[in-house]
Amino acid sequence: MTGVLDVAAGSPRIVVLAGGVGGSKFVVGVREAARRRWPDAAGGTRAEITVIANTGDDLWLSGLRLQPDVDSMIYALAGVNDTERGWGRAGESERVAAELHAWGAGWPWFTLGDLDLGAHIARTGWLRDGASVTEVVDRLASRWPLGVGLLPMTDAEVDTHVTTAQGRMHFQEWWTRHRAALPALGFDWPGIAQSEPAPGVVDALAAADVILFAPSNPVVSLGPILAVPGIAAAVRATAGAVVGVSPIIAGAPVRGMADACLAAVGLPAAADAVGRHYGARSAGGLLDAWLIAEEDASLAEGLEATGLCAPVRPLWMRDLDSAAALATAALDSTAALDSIALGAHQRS
Ligand code: FO1
Repeated sequence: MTGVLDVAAGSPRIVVLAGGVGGSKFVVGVREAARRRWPDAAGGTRAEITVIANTGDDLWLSGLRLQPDVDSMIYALAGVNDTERGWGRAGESERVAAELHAWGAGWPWFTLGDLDLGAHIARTGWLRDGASVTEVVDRLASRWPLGVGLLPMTDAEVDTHVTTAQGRMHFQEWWTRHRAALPALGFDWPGIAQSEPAPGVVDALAAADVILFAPSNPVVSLGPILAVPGIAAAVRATAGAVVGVSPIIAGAPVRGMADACLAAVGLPAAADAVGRHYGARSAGGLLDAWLIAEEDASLAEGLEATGLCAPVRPLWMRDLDSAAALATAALDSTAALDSIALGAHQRS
């Protein structure tokens, strides 16, 4: 089945909105799927893949600027990530963290690995020298041949905060100290209303043949990206296809604690609820297609009634092949959309 992606002159332009752990697994799958489908002469891909990363997880700690989702994406694409923990570097040590703890500095519940600290120190130094977040992300990402372009959603600081009955705190304290166990009454991103998309973000979305929503947390990962003024509008306006992948399978988040976040915004942890939350572009929403798991096949009809194409596919990413298969399924659903569009065109 061919679609716009297969006939795109030269190389298809793929843009992925992604958070940290699930997002980086999915993006590694997109890169592999693109390598297999649109190979270049050097073992890479001629597809242009641009990742727009969530920076709502970011925080200042011990005087250092951390960007967890950006770092997870870079480490995973470089193959140097700790696949057990899901964040940080492989082969990590914690000598400096032990010293910080001994000094009573930082957060005892938040581990800064020695290798990871290298990134945080480099980033903080460049920021203090006046570099923008975009420039810093580009410098960090250029250390390895990632095979994708990586952009922060914005250059502004818009750290996620959580309001709980025990008070308001940074997302990272709620997530790592309290394991999202304190019921979240709401989330907010100070300053996001005044923020702007980082340079290149709107252009990438406008030029995309397909925009993919990674199976990331819709509240604290894709939510902040879409809350940066101008980004949701650029997604709605793109001439390409917009395809999302459910982060919920059979009523449970694939990983992380998305259900704790969904409850706070009044959403059940259900694949159709999240698809409806984003909405069908034909009804003023963001998506053309929303991939749901085989375990949720019964939800497809209801989703299609809202104007969404709801392909039922295996959503578990256990290894590179399954991640690439999921990415291929998402890219292939653009062909399904084409045939729908073509059909609509022929009918009109
Ligand atoms: N997650 C934890 O659960 N415990 C930690 O001690 C921790 C430290 C940490 C340090 C750097 C970094 O980039 C991420 C870190 N994370 C840690 C993960 C972080 O909370 C991420 O934001 C979540 O995984 C959500 O994406």
